Amino acid sequence: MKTSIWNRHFETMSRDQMKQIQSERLRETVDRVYYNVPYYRAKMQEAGVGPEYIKSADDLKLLPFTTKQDLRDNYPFGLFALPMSEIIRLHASSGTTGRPTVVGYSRRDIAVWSEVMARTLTGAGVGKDDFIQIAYGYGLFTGGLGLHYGGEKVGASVIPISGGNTKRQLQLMHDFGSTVLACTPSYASYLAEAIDESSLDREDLKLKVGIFGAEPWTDNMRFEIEKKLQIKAFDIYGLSEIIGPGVSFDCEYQCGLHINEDHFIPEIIDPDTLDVLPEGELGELVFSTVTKEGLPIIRYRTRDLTRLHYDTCKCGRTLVRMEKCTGRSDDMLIIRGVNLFPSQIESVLLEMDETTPHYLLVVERINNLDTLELHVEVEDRFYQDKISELQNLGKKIKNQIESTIGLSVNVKLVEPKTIERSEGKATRVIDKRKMG
Ligand code: DLL
Repeated sequence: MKTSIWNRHFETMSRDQMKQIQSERLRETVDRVYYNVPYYRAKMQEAGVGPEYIKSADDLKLLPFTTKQDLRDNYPFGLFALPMSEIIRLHASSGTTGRPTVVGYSRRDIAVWSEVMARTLTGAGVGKDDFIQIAYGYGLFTGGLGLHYGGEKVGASVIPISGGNTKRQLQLMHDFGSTVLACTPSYASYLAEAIDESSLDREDLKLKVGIFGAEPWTDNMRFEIEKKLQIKAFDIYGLSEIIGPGVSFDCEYQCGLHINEDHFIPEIIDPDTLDVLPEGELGELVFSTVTKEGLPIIRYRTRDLTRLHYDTCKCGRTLVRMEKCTGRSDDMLIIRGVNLFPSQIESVLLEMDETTPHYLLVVERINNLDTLELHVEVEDRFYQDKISELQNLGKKIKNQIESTIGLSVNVKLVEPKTIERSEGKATRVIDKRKMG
């Protein structure tokens, strides 16, 4: 694959140049929030910093953090830095608990968003000859429209089918000759299964690239989807509070996701001490937007855990790379004192040939003791075999998990197609300790 880069100037500039641009833009942003958003001004005054303290991007660390709670407390528009007459789009995240988080875009924000999405798609080799089937949800969720504007900007033929209606997805994929599928990895794996069961032959489809994100997924999941769909799968990362998809993206070397850092400056902090960590250390990702007008956001704590790498990538991009995010601090389960991310289980399962990527973790507290139960679908053939085969497989999975993760687990093998499929972000955990 030939490396193509959407915006060579910004994507390959020297670290010094980048720092200079970030510093200028950060100063403007800090001014903007200080003078236009009373909440930010109050927070900065409380922390004893004013715009005059911010001379370069190195001074970011002086500024207070912003959290999802701050957005909720200012629901719906309290953190906007422009009058509503300048806001041309609103999105909101679903908010399973409490109020949704609302984000607003100016006309220029939408242009920036299209730009960073064009970089993202170009990074995956998508261009004007492609047909991009956008099966992320359209609506308040940023996935559908984010991909849509980027797809149009690179000149691809955009198919705005949105999520769900799996039969129709397959029909259009075939009839329109979609070359790119954009959706969550869990929906991609569901679609792969649906193709297998349909009368379609893989040869009848033109699919070659997947643009997957919006939820954590492991490299093993990537290999599984690539094998099943016979495509190359690219990871894209983003969050509504920062812009939506387009914050960072895989290039063809897939050695970390390039962050569009001329727009979003990343930091990694220790989530307990809140100290900034040096390059290469694992911690919580924090972003400051430096070009956003509608909802500029300073030091937003994403809760996503990753590491940053600043060396130049083989693709030529100098944009800092973040490692694939395989967990959020709030997805981390603590079971009998052991920390566990669902992705660790996914990784073990997908290394075994016998299991499918469809699993669910059920955590309970019984007699004051945490218990972990794994429901996993196994390949169809096991249900045709002797019951002893199934029991042996159950033991094998249990041993494999216990030896890699060090946590005892009850494995419940379930029949194919009994775990609910997801058309958007998958639910991997039911934590009954938090209920009732
Ligand atoms: O999920 C934006 C998006 C849409 C990204 C389409 C990629 C593709 P939110 O609904 O606000 O926005 O959720 C943001 O999802 O903080 C991460 O925890 C998680 N997330 C998003 N992309 C990835 C990814 C969209 N590639 C939250 N890997 C983020 C792991 C991801 N987690």
